[in-house]
Amino acid sequence: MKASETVQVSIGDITRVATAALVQAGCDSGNASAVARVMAAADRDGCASHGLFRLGGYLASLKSGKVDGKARPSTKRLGPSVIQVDGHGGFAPLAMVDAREALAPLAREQGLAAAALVNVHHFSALWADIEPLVEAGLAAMCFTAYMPAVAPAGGREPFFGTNPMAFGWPRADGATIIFDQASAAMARGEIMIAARDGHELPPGVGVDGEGRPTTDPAAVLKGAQLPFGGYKGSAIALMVELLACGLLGQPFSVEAAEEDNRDGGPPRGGMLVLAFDPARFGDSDGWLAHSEFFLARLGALEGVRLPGDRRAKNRARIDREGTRLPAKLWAEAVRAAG
Ligand code: NDP
Ligand code: PYC
Repeated sequence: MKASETVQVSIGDITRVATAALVQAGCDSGNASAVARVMAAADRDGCASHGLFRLGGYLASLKSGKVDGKARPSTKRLGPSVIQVDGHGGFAPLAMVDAREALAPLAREQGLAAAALVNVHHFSALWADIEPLVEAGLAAMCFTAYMPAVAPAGGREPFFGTNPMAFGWPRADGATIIFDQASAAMARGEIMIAARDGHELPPGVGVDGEGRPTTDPAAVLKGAQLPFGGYKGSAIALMVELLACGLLGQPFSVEAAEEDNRDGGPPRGGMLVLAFDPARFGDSDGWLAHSEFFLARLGALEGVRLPGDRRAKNRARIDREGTRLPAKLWAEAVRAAG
């Protein structure tokens, strides 16, 4: 099979094959379907770096015993508006389902509520974590760290994780606007895909092992990624470490790497999720129309598009047509599914 060969696959088939492969590797059905759904959500929106591409990492972590595929999350209330969901060493998606279920009514009751996910292994795209909250009419944010990959501004050694954050705002008729971005100039998964497919990177994404700027993805993976926007992205990466790790008593990226077994799957860590009820902040009757006015003005500017528009277009097309995957990746997934 040639490396460039591709196959057209439906999102339903990706979900079914990924679920079966995870069950074969030791997940129970609840964990398998929650993890498969986040991978399928990424492929559905054209985010190949967090779609079925990640299956190998999930399977490796089950096989090495680092992640418990049968872990059952438990939820406890830490305060009037704060809950903790302990993943007990499982993958993050099932804990995220429980967190959302508890968070939505609490945000409506309190105006603002927070979920601290602890002892989870997170490996997916963040918009899918908050989209159901935003579709339910809440504003939401989430943050998680990783393992050292990004050199802080001025340095050349990896120290921060790629540390993504997502923000979502509810729109009229159940629609959403969600941005979701690494604090690195590019997610590591995108660099891995560029290395796999033999593509060069744009300038400014990373440096080689000697700290020299390079557009070679393999050299960046061995060297260090750069934060987006220099010291500004570096400050966001720092904030994410403090919110997702310092605040929650979870390993910072440097500590996560020290305890990780390097099986290629996600490290243990934390995730902070915030949900706000926009109707509880003083403009209960006007907030939606007012923010629709603002977003319409923004979207009408010449050359401007709203974050999430590319994903929405991909979703509409991929729901109709399916998506193209490397034939080798699909064959490996089908084999793993037995
Ligand atoms: P991108 O740089 O591709 O996109 C970041 C955001 O910017 C998206 O919301 C995107 O919307 C928006 N955007 C892009 N171009 C424009 C534009 N011209 N105008 C307006 N908005 C724009 O993403 P990253 O490479 O930073 O991250 C990719 C994925 O990797 C994310 O889903 C992230 O969660 C995931 N990730 C996960 C990690 C983890 O530890 N689990 C770690 C790091 C990253 P749109 O999608 O519509 O283009
Ligand atoms: O793409 O940087 C990344 C990433 C890290 C963990 C999951 N995705």
